Amino acid sequence: SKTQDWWRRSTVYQVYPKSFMDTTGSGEGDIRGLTGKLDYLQQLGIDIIWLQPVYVSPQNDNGYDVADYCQINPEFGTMADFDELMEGVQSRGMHLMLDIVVNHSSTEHRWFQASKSSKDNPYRDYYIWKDPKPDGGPPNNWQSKFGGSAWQYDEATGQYFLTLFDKTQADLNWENPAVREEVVKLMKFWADKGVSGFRMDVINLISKDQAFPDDDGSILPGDGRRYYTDGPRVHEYVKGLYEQVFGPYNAITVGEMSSTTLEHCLRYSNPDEKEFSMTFNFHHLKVDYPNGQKWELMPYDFEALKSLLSRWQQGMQEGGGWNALFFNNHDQPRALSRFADDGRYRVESAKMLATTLHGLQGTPYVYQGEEIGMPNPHWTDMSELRDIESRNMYGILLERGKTPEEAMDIIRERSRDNSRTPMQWNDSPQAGFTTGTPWIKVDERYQEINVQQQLDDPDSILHHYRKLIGLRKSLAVLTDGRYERLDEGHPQVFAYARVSDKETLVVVSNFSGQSATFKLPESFAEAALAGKSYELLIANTEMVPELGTELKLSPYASCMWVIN
Ligand code: TEU
Repeated sequence: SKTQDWWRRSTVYQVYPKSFMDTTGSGEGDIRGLTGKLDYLQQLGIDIIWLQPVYVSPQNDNGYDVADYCQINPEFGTMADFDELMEGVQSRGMHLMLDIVVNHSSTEHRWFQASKSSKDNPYRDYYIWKDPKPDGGPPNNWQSKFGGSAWQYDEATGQYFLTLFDKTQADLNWENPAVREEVVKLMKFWADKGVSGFRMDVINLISKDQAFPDDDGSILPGDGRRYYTDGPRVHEYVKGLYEQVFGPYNAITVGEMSSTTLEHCLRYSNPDEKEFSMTFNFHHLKVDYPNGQKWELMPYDFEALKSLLSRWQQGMQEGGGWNALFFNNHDQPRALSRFADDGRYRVESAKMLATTLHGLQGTPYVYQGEEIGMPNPHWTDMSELRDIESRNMYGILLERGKTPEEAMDIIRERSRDNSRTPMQWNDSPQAGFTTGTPWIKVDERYQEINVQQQLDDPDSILHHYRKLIGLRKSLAVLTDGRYERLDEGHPQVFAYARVSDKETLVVVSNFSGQSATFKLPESFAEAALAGKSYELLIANTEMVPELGTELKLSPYASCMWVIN
């Protein structure tokens, strides 16, 4: 049954290696930096480490542009360093999950270099090449997710090739069985080295509508997503990977699903389907996008956040799927700044978001820095930004008529660089991340926000995460309790229960900077509390209300009780 899979009670820690720990003074993190921090992660209670790409890459998209899938990028170290990391992980009884980026490769990959060399090269069909339209323009009007056309023209062979992301990230042609075989081979290479799992980058984009039709613009001009998202053969392709790799190696897998649906995620993550162990979906991280537009600003919609989380909790539970739970990653601004308060109530807010997320059903992911309450940095100038998407979008925003200040305000809130500044280890220069000049600036608040200071403070955000991670291992209701939303449209409070036949969990969180009162629904309170005793499991304030029917909550207060 569900609870038998150990990874359903585990917590995954996401490492962005470029910003985690530098041991050479290069100003960029490296593999040995992670190896040196395994004890820190083990003490946190982490079971699985998701290591983001360290393969050979020109780093145009910080490693998501892979030029050799089976070689370590010298900037991060050597294969011997990787083997040492693998040994360190295994000797601590932990697991390593690697990032597999196979919707596209770098245009510097030897496959692409051969493919572009001539139309009849055996590698030509490893990628998606199309003739220009009669007027010489691109094959269709699809736009890249990083701005601009999704097609790049190649003079030498007079054709365009598809790039859904950066123009140096060429989409692989999964219709070609040779490509599918290459992917199986490269995953086996890492599985044979002891890697326990894989995070599959934008994996639901690999099957394109082979007509490559123009987008009719009914959603957004040139959107194109509907012609390659959860495409016609995507489940067939994923089942093939399960059959040849995930199953035989008993791998733990998570599919990153860009713009997907609940129905597809049930097919991707129900164990009977033999596809993935779990899926990331992003609907709850678009509640501050005005009509789905990332590059416009609006306050986030609290009710939308709660109803989307609830819909996915109930839907995945009813359909036998499994959620990867997250509020943060390397592509998102820090949730602390986005959904709560990174100023006066920073500590309460960070703990509130952690308790709210870790009480849900699924496998929680902790993104580096989240566990110490790192906020969005203060950006003063575009020259501080590194992310290809942000740099492209700054120019596009100006073209759309925004002033430099307006464009900077949008970039400040939306840039992926918000989560990519160096991990803050201690209050020494550069937060102990590097002895050199960091590739991207360290946030100036590192003296008050760092690992060392929080290891020494039992009441820190760090110890709050450690407790939550420990609770998940010991409390079965966190894994298999049925989700039930308890607040109906409360303007400040998100409250839910997790119900199993043995015990009931209650989580109540005030998402506002004002005090709030909240009443448990009468029917629920009677049924759950009658004749039962309850115990507070974790809270972020001294003043913890009694679990009666009227709760008084201080700003950003968040409590988790168990009733049994
Ligand atoms: O992300 C894909 C993705 O959905 C986001 O990048 C999103 O499309 C983007 O932020 C625009 O809003 C994965 C990786 O996580 C990301 O770092 C890579 O840049 C991308 O794929 C291409 O490999």
